[in-house]
Amino acid sequence: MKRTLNTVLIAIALWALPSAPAHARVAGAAGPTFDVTARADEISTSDGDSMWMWGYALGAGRMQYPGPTMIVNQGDTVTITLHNQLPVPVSMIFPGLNATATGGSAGLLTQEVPAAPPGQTTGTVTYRFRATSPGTFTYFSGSRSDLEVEMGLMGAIIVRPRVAGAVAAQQAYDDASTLFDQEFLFLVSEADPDIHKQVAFHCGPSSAACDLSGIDMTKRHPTDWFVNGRNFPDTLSDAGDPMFPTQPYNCAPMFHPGDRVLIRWVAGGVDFHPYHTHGQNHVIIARDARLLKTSASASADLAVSDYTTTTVPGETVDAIWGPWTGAKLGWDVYGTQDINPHSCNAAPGSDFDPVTHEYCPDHNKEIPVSLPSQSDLTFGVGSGGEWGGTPYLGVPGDLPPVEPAQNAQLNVFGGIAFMWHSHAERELTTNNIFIGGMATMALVVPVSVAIP
Ligand SMILES: [Cu+2]
Repeated sequence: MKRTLNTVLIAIALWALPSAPAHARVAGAAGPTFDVTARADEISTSDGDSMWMWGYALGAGRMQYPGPTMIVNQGDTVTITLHNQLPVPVSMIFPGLNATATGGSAGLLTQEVPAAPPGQTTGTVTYRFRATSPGTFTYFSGSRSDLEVEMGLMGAIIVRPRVAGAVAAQQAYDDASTLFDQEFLFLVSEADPDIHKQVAFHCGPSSAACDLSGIDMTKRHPTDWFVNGRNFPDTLSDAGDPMFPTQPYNCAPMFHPGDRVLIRWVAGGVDFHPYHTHGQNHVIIARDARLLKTSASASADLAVSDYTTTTVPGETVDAIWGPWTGAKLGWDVYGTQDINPHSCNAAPGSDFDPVTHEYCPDHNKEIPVSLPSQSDLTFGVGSGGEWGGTPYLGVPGDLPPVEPAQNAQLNVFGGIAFMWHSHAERELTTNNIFIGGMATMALVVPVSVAIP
């Protein structure tokens, strides 16, 4: 209980701080040179199980799922050196990036690094491309892709635009209509645990020889779904959380009212996934790193607004969600004066307060529903952990103690949470356990709260 009170006090103290602008950036490895080794390891799934995986590791690091998010700048010459410790040939292909490959041996689609004997490393193939245009790209193994992508050999590439020679870190493309305040990667993928068990059995550390001939990919039946390599609610844990040593990336979007939120979708598996953003539509500005515009236009004049976007395997989609302000809900999202004394000072010619982004015509209007009592609510991770204690932004309320204690307060700032999830509802499970799978919670926080 002491912890609960302390957190509420900290949250109130933070609310009192002046505006703390900060920009969330996609986590990843900065280029333009990358040294990558294909390795095997295990990941944790949210049903409490683990899964044998193959993946790309950075330098001497552990295999990771997905592979390193490679972040480079437009105009860079990018060099990726691939080594292999897996018992199968491995390669990398870069759709839309016109890469050259040297070394190794000729494979079906590109040069590949031969299979490695147990405990040894084979290499190397060097892939090189010039990042001529900005956007969101993907990479994956071009060697027996049906199995190797399922096993985890894939990842994302972000090319930041240069505008008049300077890297534009708050822009997705070289056009001001693609400016954003926060950006989040949504690399979506799926897995069939039975295939991973077969690979571990026939081709794992204790198998006499690697024999994959019995694995029939036509019998594939995924039962686990991921965002950035984790199932819900693990998507919400911190990036780099030691609980997930081989799944370093999270997906926990956090933003302020008024923010433009860039979503970079990467379809990293081999199935279609319809991704739904609650709270508001998103505007699709690019597909496959191509700005949606007519040839004569400088901005994304062919951008489309939608509430669910289906990504095709191997595709990337960039979309801007927001700005969200709570406008026209018909009630004051910051609470009435008796709960949270505050003012709304609209900018001249505008309905919005330029600091808090409150919609002033709804100022001090009561929420038009009867709120349930605390005893009628369920609390806990994934089933109410996002409830801040009141429906109002930046007004945390009393919450009962929840176990485990460290997860009791997922929403100490009194944020407003929206579930962003696959709209194929079966994909909201992890090996048939609801709720899990391809989902996360997006959290609107007051402007006073810094975005990590
Ligand atoms: Cu929904």
